[in-house]
Amino acid sequence: MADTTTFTNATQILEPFRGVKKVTIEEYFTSGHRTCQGCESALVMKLMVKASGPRTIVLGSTGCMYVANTTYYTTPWVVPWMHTQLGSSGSAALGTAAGLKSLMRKGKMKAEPINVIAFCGDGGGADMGIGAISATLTHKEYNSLILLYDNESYANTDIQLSGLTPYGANTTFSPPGSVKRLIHTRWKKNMAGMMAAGHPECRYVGTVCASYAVEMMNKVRRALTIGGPTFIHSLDPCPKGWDYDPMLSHELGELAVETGIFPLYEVEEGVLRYYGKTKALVDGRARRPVREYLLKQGRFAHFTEEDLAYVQAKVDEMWDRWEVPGVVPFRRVDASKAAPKVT
Ligand SMILES: Cc1ncc(C[n+]2csc(CCOP(=O)(O)OP(=O)(O)O)c2C)c(N)n1
Ligand code: SF4
Ligand SMILES: [Mg+2]
Repeated sequence: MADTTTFTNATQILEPFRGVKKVTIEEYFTSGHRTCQGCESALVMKLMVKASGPRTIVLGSTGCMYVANTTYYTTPWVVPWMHTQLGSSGSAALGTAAGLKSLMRKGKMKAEPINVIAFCGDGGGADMGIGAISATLTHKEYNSLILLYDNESYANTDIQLSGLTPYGANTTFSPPGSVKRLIHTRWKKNMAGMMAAGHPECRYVGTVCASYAVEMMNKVRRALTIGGPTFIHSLDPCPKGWDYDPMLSHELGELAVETGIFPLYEVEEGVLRYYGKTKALVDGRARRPVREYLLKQGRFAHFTEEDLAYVQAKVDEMWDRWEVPGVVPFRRVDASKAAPKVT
């Protein structure tokens, strides 16, 4: 029987991979899935478990990464994996982390650090399951990572728009027409910023893009090492939903970052750090024009110059007028106090 008075909720210490040659060769998400050619979300799954290692339980809500990854009698998952309901990644993460802790504390299973990762799509996470994720991020006594893979639509059910679909995009719910060119005119939710700003007990929030694979894996390793409730938002180009040649997936991820549309940052114990290409933008490098990113995708093929200018102005506002550029959208009345210095 374990000594319950001294039981601690330890985490695995996962040191960052110092360069691509130091990345471990073992795979825990292998062949056996049937995602589209060029699917970045599948790459995110592969990198996520490569980063976490074998002592990991993965829970996944309904969506492409459930359906295409678990065709009857086949699966690419080498680690234990469980499907959970579309809006339940938060509940699954918390329940599993609490269950493991309780069993270990009672001596019913060996006390060892086991990573608990729950993933969800943008539909399942940023729309339907946002309440359960929010609740989980308030429970500081349980170690779990929620990874939101954002392909910017309800992709599995044929590309319906979600709260993370970008302004003006053509989806099956927002097809451009001759009477109305833009059906979807709401701006994308600021999911990572919202999670970081609204959850003081959440120990780590990060944004990642698989185009920067080593950095992405190291953010997963950092979140799991820190423990407590943690959250990562990954932007994943999706050839089917975004309507582009699959060979452009990697480049589109880079363009999302270099245009400033998707900033890369982490907030650890309340301290913000920009990293990668985003750090260079914060330090003064010019952002690439958003048109370079948008016009490579068929979902924006109906955009006029006016639409491109609108998106550019909104992205410029994120960087030039937000209290914390690209992260926190408030503005103080006294503009001289804006944008505190960050590393
Ligand atoms: C409660 C509920 N409503 C609707 C569905 C149908 N459904 C299955 S997958 C899916 C899309 C989920 O979108 P997202 O979370 O963004 O994941 P993606 O498919 O894009 O990977 C929907 C609507 C469902 N499974 N459960
Ligand atoms: S629709 Fe998009 S997210 Fe789904 S499997 Fe295809 S590329 Fe991946
Ligand atoms: Mg989606």
